[in-house]
This record gives sequence, C-alpha cells and structure tokens, in this order.
Amino acid sequence: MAAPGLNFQTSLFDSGESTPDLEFSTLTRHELSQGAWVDHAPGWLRGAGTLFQWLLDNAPWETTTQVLFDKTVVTPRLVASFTGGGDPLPAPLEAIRNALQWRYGRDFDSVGANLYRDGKDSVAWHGDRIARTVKDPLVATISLGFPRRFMLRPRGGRTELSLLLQPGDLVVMGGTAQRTWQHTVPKVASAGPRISVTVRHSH
Ligand SMILES: O=C(O)CCC(=O)C(=O)O
Repeated sequence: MAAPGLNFQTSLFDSGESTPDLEFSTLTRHELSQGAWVDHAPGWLRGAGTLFQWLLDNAPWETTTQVLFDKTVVTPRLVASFTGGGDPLPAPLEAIRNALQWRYGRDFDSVGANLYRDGKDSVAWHGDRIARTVKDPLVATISLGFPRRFMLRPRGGRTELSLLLQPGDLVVMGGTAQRTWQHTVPKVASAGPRISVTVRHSH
C-alpha cells in the first residue's frame, strides 16, 4: 500500500546519498538501571531525507490491528517489513544493517519500518516481544522525517529518559532494556510524517 498525500520538506543537509557514519562519531551511551542501556548517535545517517522519501513512496506499508483489553483496534501507524520475503534489501537498508552488524556483532535478520503519518500516530509504552525468544536483544531504530520524542521508563515507572529524535538519529537499546524498561513515541498535538527504520535480530 502506498502512503499517499504526505508531504514533508526535507532540508538541503538531509538530501544526497543515504550513508551511515561508520565511525559512530556522535554516539553517546546512556546507562540505565538493571543492566539496560541506550546508545544515541545524532545525525548518524547522512542523507536521511533521501531515504525518507524513498520509503514513503516505495515501502510495502500496511495497516495492522492489535488486541487491547479484549478489543481489536487499528494500530495507530503504518508498518512495513523488508525481510522474510527472500528479496534483497534495498541498498541503503543493507548499508545500515551491515554497519550495525559490524559495530554490535549481532546477526540483524529483521528490518522493518514504522510510518507515523501525523501527531495522532504513536507507539504505546512497551518492551519488544523479541525479548521472549532472545534474552537480551539489541533493537536499533533510525529516525527519518519530522522530529518526534522517544521516551524510556523502567517497566511501569516514570519517564527517566526523553530524546527528541531528529532525522538521521540512531538509537540502539541493549542489555535488559526490552525486559526491564519500556519505550514509547507518544501522540502530540501536531507533527509532520516521521518514519523509523527498525533493525532487530532473532537469535
Ligand atoms: O519509532 C520508534 O522510534 C520506536 C518504534 C518502536 O518502538 C517499535 O517499533 O517497537
């Protein structure tokens, strides 16, 4: 499904070939409690606007549903997956996966994307389900498009870290982050479209 009618003017600095910073030169690690951590590398992907526009036009966007308190509800964002069908990854996504694999030493075999069309789209507090099959998984996201806030809290507690993610920013959650902490991208009064590329591993 295409994602029609969404416009977001990317800045001049954001255009050009989409390439990751192989030196991870802007990366800061936030050590959280209970053995969880988050790496944040501002502007890690150069040419973030180019990948944003390409994904907006070409990703296999889907509407999905989820069961919440016994009710089936439409998930408030579109999602796309690039792995599982046997097709090669588009070149910029392959470059991202390779860079993460090299740095973090995991076999990242799942690449997907979320599209937050406006401020009403969001992801609720959660830890990724992959945590049930891999004890301490790494989960990476790359932000493209409109800046949105990404927040973390100890499971069921208060927000302890809040990052305003800009185009090209890399976030990697690790240690016990999916078991002992939760993360969210909350709804906001007004926002342009944002895409997060998600990179995970299943073993
Ligand atoms: O969009 C983001 O930055 C976070 C996405 C997320 O939490 C998820 O896909 O599980």
